[in-house]
Amino acid sequence: MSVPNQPNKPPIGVDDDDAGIGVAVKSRQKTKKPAMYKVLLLNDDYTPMEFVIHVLEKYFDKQNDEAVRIMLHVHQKGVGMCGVYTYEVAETKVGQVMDMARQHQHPLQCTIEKDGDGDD
Ligand code: TYC
Repeated sequence: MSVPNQPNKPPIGVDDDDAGIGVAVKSRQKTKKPAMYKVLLLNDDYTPMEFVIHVLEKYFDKQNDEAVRIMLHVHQKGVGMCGVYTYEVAETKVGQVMDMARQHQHPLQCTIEKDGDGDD
């Protein structure tokens, strides 16, 4: 059974205002930026400060002063950021840090978190 069109309304499926109709304008970049992920370091009571500084220099390409700054931030606040990378790179770095910590029997924890840039 068909539904009669209401008076003063366009037939179903026909739009009478311009919303969504017209020439499509490309406003997005053609090459989409990859999602990025933060690598976070967590504080604990046992991992030596020197070890954390070494990890930041070795796997996150930090100069000594920056590595010290990040380590102290994590020590005082509980968590801190080592860098922002694509998923694969972030996962690789977390693995490297966790392997190194395990080898030295330190409880250091490292994790990733999606970087919210409002683009997705
Ligand atoms: N809190 C540790 C200590 O006092 C140092 C530390 C800093 C450990 C940062 C982990 O991610 C960390 N030895």
